[in-house]
Amino acid sequence: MALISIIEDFHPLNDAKLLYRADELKPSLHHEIVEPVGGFQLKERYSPEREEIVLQKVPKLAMGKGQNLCLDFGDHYVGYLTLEFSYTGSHPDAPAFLKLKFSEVFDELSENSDDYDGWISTSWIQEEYIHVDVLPARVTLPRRYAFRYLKITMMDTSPKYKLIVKHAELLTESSANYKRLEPFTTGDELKDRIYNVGIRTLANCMQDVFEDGPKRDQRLWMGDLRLEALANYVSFRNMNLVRRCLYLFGGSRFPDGRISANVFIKPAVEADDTWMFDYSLLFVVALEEYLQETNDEETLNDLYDIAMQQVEISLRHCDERHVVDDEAANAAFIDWREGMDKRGCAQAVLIFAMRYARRLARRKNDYSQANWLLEQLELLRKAAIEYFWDEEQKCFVSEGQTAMATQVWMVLADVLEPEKARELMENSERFLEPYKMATPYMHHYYVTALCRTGLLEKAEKHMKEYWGSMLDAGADTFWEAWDPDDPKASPYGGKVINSYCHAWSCSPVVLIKKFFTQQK
Ligand code: RAM
Repeated sequence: MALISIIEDFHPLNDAKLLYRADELKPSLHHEIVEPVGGFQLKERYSPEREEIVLQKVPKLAMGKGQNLCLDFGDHYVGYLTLEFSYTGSHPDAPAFLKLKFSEVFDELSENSDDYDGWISTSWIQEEYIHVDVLPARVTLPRRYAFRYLKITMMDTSPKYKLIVKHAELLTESSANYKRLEPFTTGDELKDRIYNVGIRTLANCMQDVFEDGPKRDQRLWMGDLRLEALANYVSFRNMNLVRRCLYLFGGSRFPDGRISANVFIKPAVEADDTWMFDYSLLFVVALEEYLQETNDEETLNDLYDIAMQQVEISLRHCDERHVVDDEAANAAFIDWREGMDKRGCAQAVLIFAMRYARRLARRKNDYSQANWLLEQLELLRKAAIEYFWDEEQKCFVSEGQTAMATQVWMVLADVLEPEKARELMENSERFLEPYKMATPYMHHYYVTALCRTGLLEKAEKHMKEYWGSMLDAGADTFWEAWDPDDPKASPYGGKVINSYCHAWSCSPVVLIKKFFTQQK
């Protein structure tokens, strides 16, 4: 399911005042210098087999044509790499020609990017060919990378000399301030590990904006922002960064006022020409949640109309039965699951967002709007039962499918009475196939639907199993897409392009703090 939208002559609607505010809220970035903690060589260039090297020996390792050296920085980092090179043998009579490959996870090291034939640009794969003309040399690479492992392959030297990697260091970058974190433990080892990896995932995505992933797309996406903001409220509490991102979404929109699915920041702020029905509505949700934390009236005043506009535009996508139309269903993201019908989900996300819109209206003392929203959402809720609920199967059916995502969003939208919702989720295992949840993003909503219906034990068990299985598979930060039964799965036609530090996967931070910590 390629997600590519190209609108010719797309001119976003930019609001100078909102963008000015966003600019004022730019975060300061924190840095530290880190060095490798281990080294090894892959037996062959793309083989997963490795031979350890004592780290102290690395500066003595003379590398000839075809050899490789892998440096392990010990954890996932984001930053700028500097390498120092020298040589042995005669005076170098030819440049050193190297390939550098940055990998977030070990398996990525042995993947050959030439094999990738998916729909996402291969330019996201973190690898470079560099020439070093004069030795010795100190080389700082201009790009920012996200990685734990660095593979240096000696493409060529000359018979007269061999290359030595004398030193490597990384200047890390993040707007997360670890000093703001309060010590936290649940007393349960697995939960603590999941929490800590979630924190690292969030921190490494916190840059100039809340990025979706520091490897790819390094961009502000609405669905990711909502979950990052929630995790941030219970950890780093960088409120200005959330506020900045909300202003960026509000500040550059579709010409008709729609919130774009994501926003480019450089060279200038510009909404992407991609609209996703659910993501535009999550703006309403994220704004209200931000206000719950801050009561920031200025932001409410600045962004209120834009939030209401998203609901109004979405309601135009409902037919006379109060059911969302094809365009809305097709434009809903929900999850990376090929072939899944999204109409029921889109209907539910709209109801869900309208409940938040109503809260916003009440905050604004806009009672006529709040009442109107209540009337409208009741119409949509009744339509959801009438057209999607199947009394025989006792679940929601969207175009003949009983996908988990549909049940989950209907539960989160409070379409059912609490008792009925609980019954639905008690038996939720029956919805795991065939439209399997593909991402931690959808698994997050599944866990919250279980919590919403009071099934806390089941919710916690699922969180531990799913995110725990990523830890078992070697995660230092949580991954964009993961199916423990199919570790090679990728929504993009090849794992080499997957992101292994992905914003929407940090959500156990909030799940654990909000639902799975015993209050003493
Ligand atoms: C992916 C992004 C992002 C997500 C969108 C829908 O390409 O990485 O996380 O929000 O898809």
